[in-house]
Amino acid sequence: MTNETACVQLQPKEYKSGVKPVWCPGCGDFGVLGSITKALSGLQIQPENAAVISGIGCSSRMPTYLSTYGFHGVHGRALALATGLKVARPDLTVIATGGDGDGFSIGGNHFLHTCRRNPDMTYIVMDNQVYGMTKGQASPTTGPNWEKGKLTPGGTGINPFQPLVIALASGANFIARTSSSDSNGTARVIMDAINHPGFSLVQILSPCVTFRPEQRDWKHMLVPSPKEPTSDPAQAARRLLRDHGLYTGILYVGERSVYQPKLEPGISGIEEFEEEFRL
Ligand SMILES: Cc1ncc(C[n+]2csc(CCOP(=O)(O)OP(=O)(O)O)c2C)c(N)n1
Ligand code: SF4
Repeated sequence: MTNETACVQLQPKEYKSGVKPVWCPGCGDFGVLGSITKALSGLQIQPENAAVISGIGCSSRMPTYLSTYGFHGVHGRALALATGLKVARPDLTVIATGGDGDGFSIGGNHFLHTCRRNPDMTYIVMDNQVYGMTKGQASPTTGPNWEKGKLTPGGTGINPFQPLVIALASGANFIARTSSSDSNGTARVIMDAINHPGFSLVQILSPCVTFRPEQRDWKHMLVPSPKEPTSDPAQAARRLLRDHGLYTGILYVGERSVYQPKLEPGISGIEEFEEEFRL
């Protein structure tokens, strides 16, 4: 690399693939795309050194819109794919992205065990408390009284899943909540999440303007956490259980050691790997 190329700073727009997003006008996921590109630019991670992995959903389209490596996988399996990639290629910056349905319903079990395993990656969940892509069913984070769900006209009647408390109890090493309307603040949190060793969860409240138009009001309801981030899990749990899901910022910064098993020296190429599984 010449001195000239070494000094070139990649701008946020250079992390975009050029594919035009098909999200509805006003969808919060546009803001998240902007924040991810700002974070990658802020850290000057070369696109070829990053991989963004997702499942299925409107939010899971994210890898398509980025110039990094990407994999738009199957529903609920982003974290399994991302963990495998990180173990095989620890040099890469691995980011998983998706929605509350993808991550906490069909992918719920992977979520628990990825927190427990603690691989060095960042998980960005665009939480809109609904299944957007399949046209408006209740998700695990939907409140009990939301009556417009296509399959739950009287409301679900059950309390929502609390992803941040569950992540904490399961072993996640960095926990934050942000709003898609705060583009620069979210970018800063994503940079810290990437830099922090271990499994980092960033819940981004990202309105589904089509099926939950009332979520446009989130930008007036969310407030920065009045407390500094804690590394005490018991204190973090108390705070997360009492904040009604409305405090933003970095809420927990843990100190666990990272999961990075040694690669099996006996398997060097795909042929040998296939041979192991031949029937
Ligand atoms: C195995 C399987 N089951 C169900 C579906 C249908 N499906 C596609 S996306 C989705 C939910 C997406 O919701 P969420 O992850 O919250 O993302 P959003 O669209 O709201 O961004 C479902 C149930 C599927 N594609 N595959
Ligand atoms: S349906 Fe909702 S989540 Fe999906 S693109 Fe439209 S506004 Fe966004």
